[in-house]
Amino acid sequence: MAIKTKPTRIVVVGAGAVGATTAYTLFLRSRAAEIVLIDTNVRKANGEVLDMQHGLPFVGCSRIWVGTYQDCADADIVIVTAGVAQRPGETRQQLLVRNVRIIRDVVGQLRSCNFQGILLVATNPVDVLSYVANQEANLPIGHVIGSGTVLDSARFRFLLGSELDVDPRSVHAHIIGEHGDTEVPVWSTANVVGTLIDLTAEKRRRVALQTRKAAYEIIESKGYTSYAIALALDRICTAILYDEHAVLNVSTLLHEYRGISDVYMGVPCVVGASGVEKVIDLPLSVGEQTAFEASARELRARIQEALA
Ligand code: 6V0
Repeated sequence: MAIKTKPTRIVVVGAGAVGATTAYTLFLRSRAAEIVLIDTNVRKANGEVLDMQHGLPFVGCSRIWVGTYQDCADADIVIVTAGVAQRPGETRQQLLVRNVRIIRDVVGQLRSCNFQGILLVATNPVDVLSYVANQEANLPIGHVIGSGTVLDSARFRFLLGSELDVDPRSVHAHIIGEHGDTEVPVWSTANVVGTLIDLTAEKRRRVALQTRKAAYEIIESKGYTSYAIALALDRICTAILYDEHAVLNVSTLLHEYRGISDVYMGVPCVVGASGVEKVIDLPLSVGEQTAFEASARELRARIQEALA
């Protein structure tokens, strides 16, 4: 049962593949009493909401509606999925210019209605846009979160689970850094019941590549990704609403983390009612630290581009 006494409310901005599937996942799991969908394409949002409303007799969520930014004023969480999806062959970086504009617009609206909850960004490139959102949102430290490498870590665990023939929930392994091409698989501590995962270099290379290329592969075949990111966003919302203090690889503003500052990246964070409550220092091998620093350099360059 959620700790809050007023009806919990999650607003999802963007009713596209990610936003609608996220709303549906939250709805199916009765994650909040109230779910609101906002999109500039009101017709699309109306269709998605109407379709879900007809399922209300079967789930425990009490209300779902197409809203406006006024509905964000007392929302617990606003999830931003608004943006332009990655096209086949398009890099995440190419989405940057269009999506920075959208994020600034959305965050400006949230400021106008004095939103004080947790802002969860999913739009790509998620680490760069979370940085931009944090600059503009005027919210307390830790309240602006990117979905980071929560999804990448899930893909990693799934692939390792398949390789080892073990339930992925029993695989403890992290992807950190950028949600994207420079992400870092942390092999040095990846384990199943405390036993380090022992795979050949060739198998490691293949699993890391499949993890990194997963989004491209799915987009090539179905045009977008939706289910796993929706579940990842639901997982983050649960940690916030239930003040779980769950350790999740969300993207957060780093300050002297393994020598890195002033960049948003996915690292193991304690997530609770105040968003990111603590960042956990994950031990890294020399090679992993080098790759992590390279990922930070890449992101810092993209942040500079975004702010230019
Ligand atoms: P989509 O299906 O094109 O949906 C985007 C929606 O945003 C559309 O319905 C638009 O009308 C709407 N929109 C655009 N501008 C605004 C605005 N200013 N205000 C409100 N709504 C607006 O894209 P899809 O849902 O597939 O992807 C959305 C974003 O999520 C993209 O940037 C993806 O790259 C990103 N993803 C991020 C992932 C992650 O792990 N963080 C994973 C998958 C996709």
